[in-house]
Amino acid sequence: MAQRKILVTTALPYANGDIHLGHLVGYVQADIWVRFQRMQGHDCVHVCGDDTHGTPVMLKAESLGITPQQLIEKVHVAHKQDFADFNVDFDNFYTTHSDENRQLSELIFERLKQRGDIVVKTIKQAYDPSRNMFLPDRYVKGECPRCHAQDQYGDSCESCGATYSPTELINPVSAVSGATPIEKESEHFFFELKNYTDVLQEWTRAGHLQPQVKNKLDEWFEVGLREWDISRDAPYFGFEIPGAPGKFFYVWLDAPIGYMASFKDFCSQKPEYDFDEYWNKDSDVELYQFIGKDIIYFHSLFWPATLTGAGFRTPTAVFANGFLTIEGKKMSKSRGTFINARTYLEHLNPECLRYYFAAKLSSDIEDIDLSFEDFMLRVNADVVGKVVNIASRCAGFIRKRFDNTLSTVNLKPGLYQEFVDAGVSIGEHFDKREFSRAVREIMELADKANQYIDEMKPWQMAKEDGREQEVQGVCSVGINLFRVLMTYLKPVIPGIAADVEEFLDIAPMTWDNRTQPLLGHKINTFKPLITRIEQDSLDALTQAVKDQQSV
Ligand code: B3M
Ligand code: ZN
Repeated sequence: MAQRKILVTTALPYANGDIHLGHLVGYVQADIWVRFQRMQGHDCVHVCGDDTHGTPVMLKAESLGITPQQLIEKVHVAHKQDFADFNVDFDNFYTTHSDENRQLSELIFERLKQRGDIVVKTIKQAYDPSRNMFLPDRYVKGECPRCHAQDQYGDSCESCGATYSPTELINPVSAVSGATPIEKESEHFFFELKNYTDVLQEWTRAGHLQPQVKNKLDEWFEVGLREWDISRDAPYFGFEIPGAPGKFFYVWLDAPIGYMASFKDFCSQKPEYDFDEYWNKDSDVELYQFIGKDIIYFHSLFWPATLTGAGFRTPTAVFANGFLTIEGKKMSKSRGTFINARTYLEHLNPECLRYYFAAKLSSDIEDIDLSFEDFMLRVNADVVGKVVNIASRCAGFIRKRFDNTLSTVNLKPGLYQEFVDAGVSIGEHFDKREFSRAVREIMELADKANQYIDEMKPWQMAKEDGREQEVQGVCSVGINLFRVLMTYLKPVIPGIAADVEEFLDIAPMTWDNRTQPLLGHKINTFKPLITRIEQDSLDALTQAVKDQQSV
């Protein structure tokens, strides 16, 4: 197969808070896919970075008594560490607050302007007179005009679901200062999305999107594409618009451009990669963008439109994932189910969560659920009880009786070949992001390997005279089947796979090199690769989450 050139991006986490388990669904999904492509020998680059601009970062920094720069630097370090500890292997994790991003944002804005896609209009907005700042909808609170619930946000009511503008709220207050907002006029820049209606209708129907996403877009097209407000007034943490003092690019304009900026920074570290080759409008590099389903509008309308207008390529596909629910419900601070990545890591093995997500993920946008009971049973039964068990059952005999050396003959070529052949369909499932199907097939194979050992009973053979070679043969089959299974699981549990490579004393496993068994090969002494998830660890995690949320 020819080597494919692939660029993968994952949504840029916002720099005002911690990575939580909900975030991780998308990053783990993308990371599994990327690792799978790399194991096929493809050139697959994964870039991401922090989304750093906007009012929430500005206000959060202020509340902490630090500058926005200080906040985003601190958050950057924490985000990077969280991802690294979950084995999410970015080629570059950058930031939207960078020179590359400023230059690209200005360039794209300039090109859109040249084409007549940018218009200036005066609008009225809520304004905090005591803080001298315009208030985003979410920073105005008041009584719902429909159901009269108190303390509702300026864009929608959480109690009755009504949507409205902040000016309709009864007794509105600024969430920043408590002052009563006034209405004030200001000039804003707008991007004329409707100029791209035809381009976008064609693009969204050309197989770049999941079916459910495409249907959602058809609804939006029916309502008609509205112009998009891409500027904000000072004070704002972001990039000032050239030639428009006091006006800044809205965070959602420069955030997706951050994908390009991160890749550009990557290219400056790796001269064999060429930015233009990846982003020119006729590029034949594949570009896949993994996002959460809540940001589809930005990624399948505004983003391809701005790319097209500015003369860049559009994504080959946008892959949206669903949300994570915990015990069937939305993650919630008050229920004590809002779990930060770091808190999880303090109590449990990241590989377990990766495996559990993989076992549940498909290519659609349905939510996936984390139920702790199910999590514990599933990981213990599959990873510990089925897969790793094969190695631990066989490795002892190979060490004690054969000086850690595998047999020179493959006793079960037919069974081995069956495991090798299964890699074709397992590989297709990974490639199509049908991870739960891949995992199911891998576990079926693991059952077969265990059955074989159960039937052969090497522990009994070992007691009988003259069956030494058979014991070595059977246990070597077991180890070789285990190696094939771990090859298939490597994208999902790369940390354990790395330990297996060390245990077997082999080069990094690739999809291709599974085809030949290890014969007459010396391995290292087996060490436990994973321990069972205990109820105690789950209880400790739940308690830690509750403690955090009560302070
Ligand atoms: N930062 C998502 C969010 O934090 C947003 C994604 C940007 S992707 C370019 O809500
Ligand atoms: Zn209401």
